[in-house]
Amino acid sequence: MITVFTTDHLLRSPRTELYGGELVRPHESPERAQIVLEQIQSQCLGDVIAPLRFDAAPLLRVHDAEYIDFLREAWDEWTAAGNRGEAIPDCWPARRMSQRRPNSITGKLGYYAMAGETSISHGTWQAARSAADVALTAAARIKDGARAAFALCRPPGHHAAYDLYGGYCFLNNAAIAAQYLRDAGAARVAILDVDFHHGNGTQDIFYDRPDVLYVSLHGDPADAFPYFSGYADETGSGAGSGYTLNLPMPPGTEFSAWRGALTTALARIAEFRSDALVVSLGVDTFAGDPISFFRLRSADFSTYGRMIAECGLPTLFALEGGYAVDEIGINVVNVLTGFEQTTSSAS
Ligand code: OKP
Ligand code: ZN
Repeated sequence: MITVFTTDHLLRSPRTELYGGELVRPHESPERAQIVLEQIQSQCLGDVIAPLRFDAAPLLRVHDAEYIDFLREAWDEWTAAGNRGEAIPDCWPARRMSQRRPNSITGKLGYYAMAGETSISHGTWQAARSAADVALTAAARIKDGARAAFALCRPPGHHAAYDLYGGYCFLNNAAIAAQYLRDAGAARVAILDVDFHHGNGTQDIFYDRPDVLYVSLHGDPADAFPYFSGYADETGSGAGSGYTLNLPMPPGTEFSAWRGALTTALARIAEFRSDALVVSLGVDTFAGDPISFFRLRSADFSTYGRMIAECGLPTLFALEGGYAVDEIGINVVNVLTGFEQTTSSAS
């Protein structure tokens, strides 16, 4: 399987994450991508290629133009206003408040943020833009007939909505790739989100559409970030009713239960008869993950990679979360090699 990767991800290197009432070294760190890349190379998964450069058009297919302008300018506006730390919001348009966009950069941060842990820093926009290029390049390979491709995206994307950032995400790489595949002629695209956290951004972008199915396995939002999205009764709206499937699970969930939910997810995807599959691949379901509460072991990632392959669909994997840095490479590559083994035995 081909991997798309660029060192531009190093431009996303904030010093701070708001966590437990402190500003800590971010969980979503540059080492994550480097360790995944090393594991791909040492296991000889396949070629690693640089992304092509895409213009803004594919971003604007799923994101608001003013939101994109905000992301591009936010760091410069923040420093020009005389702020000395990294850019974090401190006021949000909460219940019964005005939803008008302010002029103040601090006001704009609150307007566009769905969470407060994610600092905007120098280079954040450039890295996010390149991560979207990575996803688009992988999507172009799928369009051209590849069975699978791995977009080694950093920063991740699935919490980024039409006009919201947060949860370490700015541009929704998986959604941008899925929309690209639709625009390239796929009538239906399924998105399977196996990250520990609910992909509120991906759900938001496709919530009223019947052409992109969103299926997610995640920590119950009653107990887990993003807290305000991902309940089982969120099933889509209007023409999109029935095209969102959320499978929340409680603290301590083991692979025996998780794989049952994956079987349910894959049955819904099979029924949908899509032309392609995009997998939001977060490995923060791992038992050793520092911010999550599922109990998967490294070997389980190989098992579920095989299960995903049995769909028989052209499949784009886009990296999302996974914060047990020592094991992130093993766990990601186990999914991809599990998938590939099943591909080769079936063909
Ligand atoms: C991004 B991705 C837990 C705080 C969680 C943000 C988590 C973002 C996860 N106490 N803060 O889905 O892996
Ligand atoms: Zn996650």
